Amino acid sequence: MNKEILVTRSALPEMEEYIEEIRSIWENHWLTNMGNKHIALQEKLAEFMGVDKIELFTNGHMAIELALQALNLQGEVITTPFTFASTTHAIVRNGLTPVFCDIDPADFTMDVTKLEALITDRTSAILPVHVYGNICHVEEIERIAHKYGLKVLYDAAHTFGETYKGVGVGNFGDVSCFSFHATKVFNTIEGGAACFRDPRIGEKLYDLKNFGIHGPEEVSGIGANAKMNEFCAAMGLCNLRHVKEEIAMRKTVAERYRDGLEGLSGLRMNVIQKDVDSNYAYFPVVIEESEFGASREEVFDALAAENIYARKYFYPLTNTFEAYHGRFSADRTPAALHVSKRVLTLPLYSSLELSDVDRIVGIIRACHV
Ligand code: T4K
Repeated sequence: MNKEILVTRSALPEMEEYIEEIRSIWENHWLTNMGNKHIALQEKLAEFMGVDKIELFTNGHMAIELALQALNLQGEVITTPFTFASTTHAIVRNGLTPVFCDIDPADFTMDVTKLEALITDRTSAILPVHVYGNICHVEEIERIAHKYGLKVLYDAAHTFGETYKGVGVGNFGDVSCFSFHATKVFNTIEGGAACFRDPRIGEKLYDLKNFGIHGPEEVSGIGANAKMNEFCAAMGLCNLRHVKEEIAMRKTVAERYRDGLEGLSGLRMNVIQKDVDSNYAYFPVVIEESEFGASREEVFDALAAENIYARKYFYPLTNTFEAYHGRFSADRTPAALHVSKRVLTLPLYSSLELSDVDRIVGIIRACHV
């Protein structure tokens, strides 16, 4: 049996580099609560991402959940169902109602032509997702948000290090939330961040991630605990040194897929977005059975038979989750429903051998008739 290939593989620094990085933790006995590593990573990330202000979190989900809280929202939040569970759960867990906007079939982000029709007097915010690293139609979203006085929180979990027209993606909206999970282009084992411009949002985020504690005898906010610890921050400091190389290697893998899968009728690859400096987070393909000659499930099974595990990100849509049974309908997001039933994200990570990419391409080509 061939070696197992999973959809991704965490990037790790050399073990010695990490050990060197965490040595001072043993010297200081300072393990968490905004220690030196946390502060250093925060500064280095702001510079790398080209943002003014950033707060680190235990994970991307808590960044979204607490950022929604920091924005002090009420009523309805317009979002997309074509995403990971986190996005929708964060809205619902804040006592807010998600209203699902369909996606643009071209880049899978929120279809801005359908956005305005969903705005009611209960709408307080828009929560679009830069899915797969595809950047949303930020100018149009900003125009609409401004027109109706709505807040914008981007789920930027997939877009670490990306720029749009030369601007760091964390600069769009009121807040942009990133994931630094083990499976991401840049990881801190578990981790996340929120980028923002308004210092008042920063104060609220800090309160929310640290119990609202302002001093040893002063607790003036009702916060949770969502601080990034020193070991995770240390992993981030190491991985950040290599992330440019990581992205360059992912690009080589993605281009190999592109060359190999080019011209297959019924198989659509992700768009290459104009003005976007991509991080090559995911490699989704959409398979139209009638043209391709095999279904997404058949391609998935053919790969699995060779010990290769692609994933159906993002299937099922969040508005069809069992957890939300009876509350929403995917009939209102037909483009998202169509894509979610046909999409497959292929294995993509920097250490994926090009010969393995060729093998994956070969298996997919063999399914095509
Ligand atoms: N918003 C969006 C749009 C997101 O996609 C996510 C997370 C979030 C928000 C929330 O951010 P976080 O709170 O997670 O920071 C994975 C990740 O756990 C999740 O972070 C990610 N999105 C989602 C798209 O993918 P699963 O359930 O598919 O993970 P799992 O355990 O099946 O892992 C996938 C593959 O990754 C494995 O087959 C092998 C590889 N892997 C996994 C782990 C855990 C590694 O190589 N090393 C590892 O340590 O959710």
